Amino acid sequence: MPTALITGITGQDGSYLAEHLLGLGYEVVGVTRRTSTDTGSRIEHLRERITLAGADLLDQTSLLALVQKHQPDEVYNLAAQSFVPTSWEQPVLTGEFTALGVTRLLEAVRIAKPDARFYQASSSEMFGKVQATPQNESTPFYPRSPYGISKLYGHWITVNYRESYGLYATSGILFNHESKRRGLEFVTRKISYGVARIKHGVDRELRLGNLEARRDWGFAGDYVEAMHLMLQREDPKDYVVATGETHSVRECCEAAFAAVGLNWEDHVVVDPIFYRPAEVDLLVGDAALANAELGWSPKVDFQHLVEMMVEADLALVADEMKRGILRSYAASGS
Ligand code: NAP
Ligand code: G4F
Repeated sequence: MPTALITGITGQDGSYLAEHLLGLGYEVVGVTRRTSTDTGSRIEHLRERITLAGADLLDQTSLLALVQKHQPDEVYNLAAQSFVPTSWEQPVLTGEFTALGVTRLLEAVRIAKPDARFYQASSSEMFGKVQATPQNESTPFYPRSPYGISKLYGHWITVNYRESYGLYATSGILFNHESKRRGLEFVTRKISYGVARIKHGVDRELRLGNLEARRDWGFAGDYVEAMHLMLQREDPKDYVVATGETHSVRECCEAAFAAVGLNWEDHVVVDPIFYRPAEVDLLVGDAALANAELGWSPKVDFQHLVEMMVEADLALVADEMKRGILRSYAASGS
């Protein structure tokens, strides 16, 4: 039974990847960092089937000990400070997690398990102010946030360890992918949760930032399959993973409110507090290489994705109301 080590297992992608790998017969070791509150709600249903191990991307010794102890066949580095607006508020910390954290983990692999296969969670945010449309593996990068710049460092250090040390290290350049497990601060989930609250009569309005930004949104469950496929090739290579469709935040609002029979224009309020210092206006990926060489293609389209998320949040808000535990939105900026 191969062993997969996943950093960021408590996050959206970590939970879907763990489910996928367990289904394929892997032994899954999930990395968690010490927190004073429980962050394990996304993997609650998997707790009996996975091994949890403590380590932190900020701490080299913990990563080395982790790899030494578990001797993984595959390492998926999904952990990061992943929310773009926070990267302007905490640029140094974002660089420590999202950039240097990759080097720390690569060092641990190089020293303790050099034949492990390594996946780095790179991002379409690296394309930023896009230099060509659609974006593929050859499109030049132009990141627009401390997050995007940190991811670019993580991307190139992965390429560099492949070329310097012959590690099997790959980088998946993934476009936005969403689900009912997406953090509430990201726009699609903020919309689906907001729609559910409005439909249930909890709120009357939903405050958002730039409605004209366009993203290539796919389903997280589809994207973790691509991560695994990338590590099954004979030679390591980097791939773009995307749907090839782009939609604006406005279109996402239209679809989500329409799913519950409401008109988005009656509820959405544009609030400049959510504008970013520098915006990524348009992302749309070309995943032809992943399709040709990995046999990967997305199964869930935009409309279905939005409907799935709204349906899940309608049930969630109903349950929160019943139990008297309605959440409030996260701090300003989200
Ligand atoms: P997410 O839900 O924000 O999860 C991030 C994970 O990283 C959490 O498990 C978090 O643990 C962990 N983490 C953060 N700092 C850490 C540290 N110092 N040490 C150990 N673990 C730490 O992110 P996601 O959406 O699943 O994304 C997974 C990865 O793909 C991220 O690297 C993200 O940047 C990248 N990515 C995401 C997308 C997307 O659209 N979702 C697209 C491209 C790339 P806690 O639970 O303890 O906070
Ligand atoms: O949902 P978002 O916060 O995601 P963003 O910035 O595209 O980043 C996500 O995808 C990246 C892949 O490209 C990942 F690497 C990254 O970790 C993360 O998962 O924002 C999407 C768009 C932005 O243009 C933003 O300005 O939505 C716009 N937006 C408009 N109003 C808003 C809001 N975003 C948020 N979070 N909140 C708003 O109220």
